[in-house]
Amino acid sequence: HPDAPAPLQTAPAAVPQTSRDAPPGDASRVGVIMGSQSDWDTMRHATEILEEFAIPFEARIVSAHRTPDRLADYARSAAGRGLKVIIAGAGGAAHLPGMCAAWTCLPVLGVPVQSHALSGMDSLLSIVQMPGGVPVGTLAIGKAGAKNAGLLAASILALSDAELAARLETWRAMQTAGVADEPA
Ligand code: RP5
Repeated sequence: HPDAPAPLQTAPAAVPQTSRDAPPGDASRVGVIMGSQSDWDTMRHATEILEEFAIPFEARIVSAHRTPDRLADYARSAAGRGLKVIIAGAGGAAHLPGMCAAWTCLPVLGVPVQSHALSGMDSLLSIVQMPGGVPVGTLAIGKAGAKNAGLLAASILALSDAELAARLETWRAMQTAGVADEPA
């Protein structure tokens, strides 16, 4: 794949590959982008939710700093390619969601990845403090944020997809039913 990341010395987890993409003819509705391979262990929680709801998605490594042209190309072409929502996760000086939102009017959901140096506070503040006029919907730091980004993307798509809305209602009802009255 032309956008495939350079091989890493130590691969931290599975690489988001084209095999994870929506099948041919089933255009991706959500783009999940991340600044680095090292973000995948967090961002896979967003894609797992999308898979659970059978929402076609694509996952890509797109860095605001290391691959700025790839980011511009990705974000500027996103709406035209049929994407409806972009989930962008990054850590540290996490400019990916904000710069992505600068290039597209699609809803951009930002996931602050937990950094080693500052436990994700740097990521959170980098993503959440957007100037008025260029919104990024910022989620929680780490796994919970990635999971909720997947759910929020599902909610957005469900506004114009009654079947998906029904699946979302069922998912939430099952979650509620799964909460015990008393601790074990
Ligand atoms: C950011 O820098 C990435 O989003 C990642 O969270 C962080 C560290 O990247 P690596 O040095 O692990 O590639 O751009």
